Amino acid sequence: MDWRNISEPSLRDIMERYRLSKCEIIKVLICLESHFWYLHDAMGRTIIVSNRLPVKVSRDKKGGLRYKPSEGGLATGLGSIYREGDNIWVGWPGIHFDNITEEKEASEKLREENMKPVTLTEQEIELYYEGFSNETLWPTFHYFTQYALYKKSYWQAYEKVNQKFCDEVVAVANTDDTIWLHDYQLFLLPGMIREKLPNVSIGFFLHIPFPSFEVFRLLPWRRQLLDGVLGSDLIGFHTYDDMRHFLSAVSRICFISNQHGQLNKDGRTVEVDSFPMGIDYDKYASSSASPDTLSREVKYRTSLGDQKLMLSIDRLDYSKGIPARLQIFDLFLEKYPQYVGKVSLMMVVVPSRDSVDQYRDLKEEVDLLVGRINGKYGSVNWTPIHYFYRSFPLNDLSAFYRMADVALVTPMRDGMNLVCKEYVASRLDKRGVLILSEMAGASKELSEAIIVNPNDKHQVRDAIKRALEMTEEEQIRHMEIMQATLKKYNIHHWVKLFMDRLVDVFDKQQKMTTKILDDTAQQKLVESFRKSNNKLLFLDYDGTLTAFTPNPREASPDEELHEILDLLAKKENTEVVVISGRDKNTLEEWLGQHNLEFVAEHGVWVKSKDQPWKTSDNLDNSWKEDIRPVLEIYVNKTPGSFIEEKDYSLVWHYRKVETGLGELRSREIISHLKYLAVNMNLQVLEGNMVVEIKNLEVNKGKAAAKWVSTNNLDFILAIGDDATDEDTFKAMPEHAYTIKVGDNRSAARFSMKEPKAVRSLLKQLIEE
Ligand code: GDG
Repeated sequence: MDWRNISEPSLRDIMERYRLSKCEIIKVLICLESHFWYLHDAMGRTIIVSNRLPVKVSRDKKGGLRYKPSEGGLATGLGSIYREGDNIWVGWPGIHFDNITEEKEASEKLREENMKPVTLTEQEIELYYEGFSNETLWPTFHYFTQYALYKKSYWQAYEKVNQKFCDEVVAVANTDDTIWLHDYQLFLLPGMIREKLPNVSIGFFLHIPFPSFEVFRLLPWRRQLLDGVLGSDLIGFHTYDDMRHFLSAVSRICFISNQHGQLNKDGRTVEVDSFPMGIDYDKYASSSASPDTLSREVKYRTSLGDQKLMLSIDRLDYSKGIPARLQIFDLFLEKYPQYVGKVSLMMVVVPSRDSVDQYRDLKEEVDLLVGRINGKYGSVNWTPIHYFYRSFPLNDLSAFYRMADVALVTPMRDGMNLVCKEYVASRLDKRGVLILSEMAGASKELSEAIIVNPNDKHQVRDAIKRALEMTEEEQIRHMEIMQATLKKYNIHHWVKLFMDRLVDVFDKQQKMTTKILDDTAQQKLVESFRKSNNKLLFLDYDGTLTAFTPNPREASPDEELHEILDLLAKKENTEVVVISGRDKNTLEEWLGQHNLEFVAEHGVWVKSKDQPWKTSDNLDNSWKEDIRPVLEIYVNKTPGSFIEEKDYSLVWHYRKVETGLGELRSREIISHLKYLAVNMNLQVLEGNMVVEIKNLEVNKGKAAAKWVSTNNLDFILAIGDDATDEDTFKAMPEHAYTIKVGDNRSAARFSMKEPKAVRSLLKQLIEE
């Protein structure tokens, strides 16, 4: 069979027949050397959305429209996706159309290139883009809060334009499409799309840093922004730090905690991770080798003469630390006068946002500093700073990269910074030194660079000297390592990593999404109970038979529950097992009067009808002596936390600890105990505001399996609400009814909303 020509219905047929998930079938196709993106076409399209389209539409002198493709990394990386099949890129084309005819003409032309324009008015651009995006979010996210403006008109426009993007996306999207949204201009878009297309797969990537909670909380619209982005299935950042700041903001502002970057938003799993973006390595390497670049290099070298060169390239922005860099160069020439006349700084500043006050002021500051330094040190045959306030074609840029002995990349804050990566990729001779700010995301990957704090001017000054004096062997050694890293983690790798993960997350969600037990299913269950001769019920207690209470002791059974359990246990041929994490004494005290059976402490203790409590064989308790002192350390340094000792487990509770601190300490405990636990045959479980340590061989599933295997059962029902009940569900035979209470992510077959619904189902069984 030619897999490349297989139709969509046939693929679906194969998936259903062999019970393959989307992820599994992808793996099969990859093995068959089929093209990855082909599957996306067959299963649904990919829709990319960003503020700007990967093309700039402008008006030429005669008033006609011109289309100039963007050379940016994102456009290159995603080029292989949006141009394929029916995929599409949605975004603003960078122009205000004069009339409908013009707009139509552009739309048709862009449509041929798989692009769909979102048309925005001048006022929308002013308030949503220049306003909220660049004067509110940009300064806040780059820790320049003194420049942040909190204007209601900006926010209203931001909401309105995000809605406009949503309308355009929804007009073209289908449920089985994959939508990848980009950057801070579109924070609200995931939530808006989710509302219209609840089951579509949505990824979001933030290209700028995500600030610490203390800074993010300053935004008056912080909650709406987080709620919006949490409409995604997968949220990506450049670095782990950005990701952890985001998770902390979500936990403190939306009160949603996470486990290893996974969180639950309205019953849907959202995954958060870091995906450091790479560059199109081959493009920069081959541009650096091109004859055009070489001839430009020769030309520039001839005019510069025999001197060392340092290079910096940035867009004009306060986050780039341009004035500080100039002051550092001044300090360097002052402290090390032997370099006067021997080394120049070539500084390319690309014009940007010059209608905004801060940027105009910045430009003036830079002009002044350049003039002052050139006036102070310059001579007839030597200029300290070659300053260009404009952009250059790629071949010029490549020539600059080739010529620079040192690249000085010292932003005050930068999501990633691609210039430093491009410099490394362009160094075909493996010479050259990169000085890189630790505030740039790229510093996390390029540890072979000289890493500096741009605020420590003396440190950077001395780093320049070190760089200029570095031996060739050392330069080559560092450059080789950085090149190998960037070659591997290039832009295509980044795109594939993100998209594969998005498919994976979606697939996991499908598998974990259980059907709600609706009226028809409930009727079927009751009917089956009535007809069966040998029935077994596993009922979890907290969160299943009773709702959660702040104090665990307050969850004792009420009259209604006593009555339900009593009548249920009295039914003929029916065994009812209460299967709980609670200790055996509490279960006995609360429910001992009924004809029930019990599993206590998640399986440590079991009690069959008319039998005494029994514990699993060979359960050892001696480990407690080693683990208790560790937990006590955490109690001592975490006010509000306490240890609960069960017969065969120790539990560290943190529900009364300051928000955030408890989660932090629980992580610390878990990593503290990780190795210890493996050696001692223990498991460390994260529960609802608890960390529980117990023997590895104990869990609810193992305890339940004993009942299931010893009886000839024709009806089994298991109901539970938390992670420990998943073990019970997994231990059940296929015909069993398994029901998850609360959200619908579970290995159970069905789900129910709350304990009230569980009680009503049990009442129905009693009546049968
Ligand atoms: C966001 C984040 C993150 C610069 N001057 C010229 C020119 N450039 C090119 C460079 C480079 C790009 O512009 C600038 O790179 P950045 O990393 O600053 O990217 P941005 O898109 O501005 O910013 C940033 C990035 O997103 C990716 O996620 O790294 O932190 O702020 O590619 O080469 N290109 C040409 N002439 C120039 O004069 N042709």
